[in-house]
Amino acid sequence: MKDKILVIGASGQIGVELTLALRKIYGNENVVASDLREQSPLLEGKGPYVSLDVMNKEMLHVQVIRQNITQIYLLAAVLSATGEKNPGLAWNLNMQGLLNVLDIAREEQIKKVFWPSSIAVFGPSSPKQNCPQQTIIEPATVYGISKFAGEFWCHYYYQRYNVDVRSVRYPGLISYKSAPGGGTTDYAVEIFKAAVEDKKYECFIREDTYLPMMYMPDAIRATIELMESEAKKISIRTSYNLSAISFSPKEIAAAIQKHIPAFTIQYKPDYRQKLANGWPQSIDDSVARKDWGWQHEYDLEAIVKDMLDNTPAIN
Ligand code: VAH
Repeated sequence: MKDKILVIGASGQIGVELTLALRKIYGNENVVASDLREQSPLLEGKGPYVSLDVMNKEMLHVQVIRQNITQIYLLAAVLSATGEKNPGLAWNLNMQGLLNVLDIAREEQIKKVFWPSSIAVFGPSSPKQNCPQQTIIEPATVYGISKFAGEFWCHYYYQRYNVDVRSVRYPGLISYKSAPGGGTTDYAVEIFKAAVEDKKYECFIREDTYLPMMYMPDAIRATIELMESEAKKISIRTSYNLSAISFSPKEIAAAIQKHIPAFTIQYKPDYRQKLANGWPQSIDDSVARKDWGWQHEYDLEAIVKDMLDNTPAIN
């Protein structure tokens, strides 16, 4: 049976680029983009799009059957910063959305499911450097709590119902094609538009705050490489640590200044500093590298060059 993929949250920061990448592999008509929001202009006219609320399980089930879906990528979520402003919404969407998808995947024997976790599952008691796959995990944000709980629901549905659900703990993601939404690591995206348009940026976390980060092309490739790996290679059915680089606002600002010497940065930490303080500064993703050959490609210089090359200056 031909693969037919449903991407839930296709208009979001990851969803847009994942939909474009999947369409290159499976063909435009075989990747159905869906979101509660308007379709991203980058997806318009390039393949099927349905307006879908992942919280409406009946409607979701109808679409899965009607569209003959064989794989589901669930990206819809409330991220860390927004989650702290609206804990109930974050828990409900991040948890019930996942449970709706896992239940339908079980009932309809969906071939594969992808669901993103995050390095935000780690808390202040987790190791700060090279945080391992298995360690003390005490999430301190609603986002992290929902993602850690979700990891065990994925493990349960795999063990109990043989649902082939796969997951990675994304670090902060940097991209230019679609705006991020409500993350603590979003400073590393906002900074580029500010540098190009205003030659200055006011950063909401301290200059020395190291966080694990990754360029979106690496994140998309990791996702697809995991999903296309043979099932027998997958030893982690909660969620894989995934890593590329770590840097601080001071370091990314200096890398930008090599291209835009006049760029200046001010620091005005807000509530998001506390969230960032609770996360590891670097991640050990050796299990992903061993199991399915993960290898990142973009370092900080390459990210900064590509982001600036694709951040249009205002006329
Ligand atoms: C956030 N971008 O900032 C997300 C990420 C590591 C955090 O998952 O909430």
